[in-house]
Amino acid sequence: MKVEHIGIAVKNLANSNELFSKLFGRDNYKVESVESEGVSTSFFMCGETKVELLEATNPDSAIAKFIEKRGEGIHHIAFEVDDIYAEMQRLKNEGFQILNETPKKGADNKLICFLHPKGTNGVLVELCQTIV
Ligand code: CMX
Repeated sequence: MKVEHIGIAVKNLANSNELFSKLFGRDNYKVESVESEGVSTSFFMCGETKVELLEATNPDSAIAKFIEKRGEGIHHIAFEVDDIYAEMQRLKNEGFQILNETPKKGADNKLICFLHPKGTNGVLVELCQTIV
């Protein structure tokens, strides 16, 4: 439906919060930890889209591995869908590699799933659906 958010991997959430607050001229609207993903997140509104800053909370976190290999930067692009189960099935039928068989609970009240970046031109794609 739209780009819901852009995820940016950062080393230090407090420092990056300050930086992005200056950049946007407004504060974040939410800080949330997602233990299952090993991340602490901070969200900024940017028009209709959000920017999600992600800091690793443990060394096994996907964010810790990403920063170790590639440094800070854009980690994923999240597209909002209205039926995540149907979209996952459609993309599976199209041959995309879905990284989780069933949607998981993500930050900011969303059901989420990821597609492997090897099958999407090197971009980690997230699908997300708002939980109502
Ligand atoms: N974007 C693009 N490429 C990425 C990537 C990313 N975010 N993360 C890893 N890669 C690349 C690696 O650099 C590697 O490339 P090379 O083979 O050329 O070196 C390749 O993908 C495979 O990497 P890997 O080391 O074999 O696999 P990882 O253990 O790093 O896992 C991935 C990669 C994408 C499968 C894993 O990070 C994952 O399952 N991600 C989904 C969950 C997630 O990212 N959670 C954190 C965010 C949670 C949230 O938003 O709340």
